[in-house]
Amino acid sequence: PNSISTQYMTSSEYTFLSGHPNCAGLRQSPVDLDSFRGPFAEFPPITLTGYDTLSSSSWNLQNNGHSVVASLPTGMVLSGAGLNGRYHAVQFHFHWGSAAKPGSEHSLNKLQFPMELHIVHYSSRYGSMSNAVRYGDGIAVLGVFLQVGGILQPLNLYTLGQQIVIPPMPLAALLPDVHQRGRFARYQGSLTTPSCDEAVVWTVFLQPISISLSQMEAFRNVQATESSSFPQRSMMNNNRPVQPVFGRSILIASS
Ligand code: SG4
Ligand code: ZN
Repeated sequence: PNSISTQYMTSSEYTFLSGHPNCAGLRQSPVDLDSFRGPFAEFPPITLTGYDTLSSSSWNLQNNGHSVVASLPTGMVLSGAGLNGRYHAVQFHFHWGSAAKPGSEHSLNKLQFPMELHIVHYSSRYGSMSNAVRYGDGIAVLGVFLQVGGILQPLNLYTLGQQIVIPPMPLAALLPDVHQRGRFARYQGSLTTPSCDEAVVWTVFLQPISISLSQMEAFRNVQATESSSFPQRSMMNNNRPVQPVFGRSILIASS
């Protein structure tokens, strides 16, 4: 057993150390998003079905040793925005850094945010997550940057033992304001953890949502489990560094 974390290595280290050849592929995530240079493209509006429904209970984010993850009930569907068909939401999770280091996965104009939220969906064409990872357009992830403070309504959450709890709210409360949802980056990428399947159509919103410093500290106080390979006791810096673009177009929605 080695103590080296597989969560945040370079792609070649991933391949060499953990035998995940996908992680050294040509369409890996995350990447830097250049909102000034583009290339820019027009997209149809995004359609989010069921995202405005108040959840019947709190969202309990489970510590899985690499992140905190909330499973979603069926019925939340993402489409539009140039996506090929309908994508079912299955879970959301977060990536975060430490007091010393921002922990978003994507960067915006070379700058990282303190945290990043991912809402993971699979295509209705492929039936399940495990099947969808085999197709280049099998998975759609919505990425949302989190900033500390700011003028927006901060996200409400608290810790309960090793869980993070978000009181009942619609999933849309985790997204930027409806008028800002047309501002996003779109590109073909991968899952950001091994096995780094190159199956993800990424939509990363450019407008961050807000969280308070004490709420962000709730994430930094989540403990890495014994089975995880994190070197430190607290689960921090569970973000993968940006990967080479290799000639891909990282499109910026111009609408
Ligand atoms: C995190 O490790 C999540 O905990 C994983 O979710 C997730 O795996 C993984 O990140 C990769 O997802 O949007 N960052 S990402 O590319 O969604 C999957 C679970 O393990 C397959 C449930
Ligand atoms: Zn993620």
